[in-house]
Amino acid sequence: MKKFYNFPEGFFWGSASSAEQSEGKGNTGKGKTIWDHWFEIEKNRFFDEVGPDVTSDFFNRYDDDIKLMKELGHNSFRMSLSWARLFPNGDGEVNEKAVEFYNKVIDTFIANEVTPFVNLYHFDMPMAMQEKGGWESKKVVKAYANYTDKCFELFGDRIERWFTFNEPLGPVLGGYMQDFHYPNVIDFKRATQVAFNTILANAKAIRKFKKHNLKSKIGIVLNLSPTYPRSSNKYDLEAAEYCDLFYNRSFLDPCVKGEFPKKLVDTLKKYDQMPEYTKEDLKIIKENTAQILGINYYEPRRAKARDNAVNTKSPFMPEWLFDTYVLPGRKFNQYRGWEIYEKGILDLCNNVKDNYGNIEAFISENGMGVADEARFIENGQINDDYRIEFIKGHLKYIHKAIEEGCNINGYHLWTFIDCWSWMNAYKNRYGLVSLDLKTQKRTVKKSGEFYKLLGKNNGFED
Ligand code: BGP
Repeated sequence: MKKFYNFPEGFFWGSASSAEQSEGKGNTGKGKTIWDHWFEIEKNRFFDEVGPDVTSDFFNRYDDDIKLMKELGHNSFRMSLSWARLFPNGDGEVNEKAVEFYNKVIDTFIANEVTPFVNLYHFDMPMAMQEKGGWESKKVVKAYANYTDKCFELFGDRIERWFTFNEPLGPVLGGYMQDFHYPNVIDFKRATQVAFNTILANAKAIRKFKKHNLKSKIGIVLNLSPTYPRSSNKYDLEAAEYCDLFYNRSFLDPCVKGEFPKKLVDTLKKYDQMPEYTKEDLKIIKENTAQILGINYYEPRRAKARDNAVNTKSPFMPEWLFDTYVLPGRKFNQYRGWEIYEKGILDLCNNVKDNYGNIEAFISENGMGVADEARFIENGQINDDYRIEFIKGHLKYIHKAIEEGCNINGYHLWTFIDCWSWMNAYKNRYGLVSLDLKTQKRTVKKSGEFYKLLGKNNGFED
């Protein structure tokens, strides 16, 4: 029997993107980011050797793009500000041309009744700051806090929801553990320093925010994956606990509760992986926690006790304490290699409800990247039923989470128009709208039509 999934009044429907992945360079004199730099020196590591120079040219096309969002059921959208655009050297004087650009963008969102959610950092470290040590350096933390302070001053009158970071775990994993972000270091101790300093930067930005006495709220966007043990065997359970500590609670606990999990700290001490910090740092983290939470959900993590003994000569990694494993018969996005497990989103929401004070939250990213979508074109439109199924499958569990009392007030799909991805460039397409890279032509996909009705009806039937 069909059912209509009705969402609470005022639910935020929309999508998300980031500056580096959609703006293009523009003409404000944007400073280089680590992505521009890495692309310059190692093009071969980017799919089809496409870099972030042009992307979908939001810089020049924001007006039409925002109108199209409105048409396709959006009442909100998460964008990010580019630190390197506003401060080409990372600090010093703000760039007035960049301010003008973002003022126009924000005003256009508001004029179209699409509420902008603003994220302050989405993987895009200004190269000038990376040269000073990136997130390993407390000077960079300070420069970031000053940058955010300026943003609150400049745009705070119009923004209702702020986010300090998108997925701060990403640069830790990518840049210091697994070699998929610049600076391509493999060193867990440096990774923990980067993680700690990012958490401190988040808290310092929140502290600055509070000084502005704005009516809006501020929080952080985390990529969370519910962690499932293979079995109830005690070593499988312990493995899952470690996996959860390193990859979820490492950020979730300090950012929402202001404290690091004791077992995580004890483990870092045991393996001599502690970052440097001061008591004052811990105090700032304790006193400046998130007021709202963005949850990015793509895939679950499945953990089991390690099959083999650790090679203690290899660099320390959290995986010394667990193995991840593949669920036989899992639903799977073959293009991205990620398991699709819709119920995971319900488990995540319930975890936030039960263990993190039911903080006001929204699903800030969820989506499906598919390669070669042109093969699905029918009558000039990409017939992406798989994406519609993906969205519905997750929304049903979000609906259930809300029924169970979870404080979830929105859903933002990744993404609106096919965007540039960190190393995959334009390999996998996530958009509700397809992009012809050569002509910049936008064409609404079938999922875009679905989204239009979703927003209009505040829900869907299935
Ligand atoms: C998230 C990031 C996004 C986006 C998305 C899809 O982790 O916040 O920036 O890129 O994942 O991942 P990918 O582009 O790697 O396929």
